[in-house]
Amino acid sequence: MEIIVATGNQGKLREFREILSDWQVRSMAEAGIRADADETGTTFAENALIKAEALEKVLRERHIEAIAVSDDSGLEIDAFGGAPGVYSARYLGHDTPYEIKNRIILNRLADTPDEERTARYVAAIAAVMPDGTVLHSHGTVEGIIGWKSEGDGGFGYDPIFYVPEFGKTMALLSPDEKNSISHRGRALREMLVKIRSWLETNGRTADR
Ligand code: ITT
Repeated sequence: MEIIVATGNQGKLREFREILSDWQVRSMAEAGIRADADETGTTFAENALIKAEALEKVLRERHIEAIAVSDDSGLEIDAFGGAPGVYSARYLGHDTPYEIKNRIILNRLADTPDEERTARYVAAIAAVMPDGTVLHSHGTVEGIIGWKSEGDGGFGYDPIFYVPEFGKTMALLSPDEKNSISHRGRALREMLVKIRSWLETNGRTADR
């Protein structure tokens, strides 16, 4: 059985493929599917479920047997009361380049000392299995909003998200380093354990 990922975010998709390197993974676009989902939830888990269920509905209508997987994630900055959180993609304008978004965040934190620059990335992953079973997983990674934008790896807020255990920003980590500690890497590995268990219980195997 293959995994179809309910995302339009190319950065997420690349990381899904890296982390699920021995699974058969297709994006919705590759599967020729459009499943519009209104992210009306107030938690990452709710929005992840909305996206996975929207995809699963289309899979069911088209008699495609696959695992519908989604990721809802974001950056929580403590000095901003946890914002942008679930609104991370829309924050400061959905189409505003991250170079500008990151510069605005750094400016707003210009007078904030190190100890108050704490932040975390959070990811909720949802999977809807072909029998309708819903699986959830969750991952976080703690960090600090740096003083300048550095690096061009990863995507989004990575150039300003400083990872203390590596002593550099997320955008300066190699893909393997990022995936080994990231919110998405952690959530996805937890999800794989649950998916494998479902496959085993149901006498099914993964497409590889
Ligand atoms: P889909 O809903 O199509 O998956 P999206 O980008 O709209 O794509 P979300 O609503 O989950 O997805 O928003 C996630 C946002 O959080 C993302 O656009 C970035 O702004 C931020 N984000 C999440 N994970 C990140 C990461 O690993 N590195 C940098 N920014 C990240």
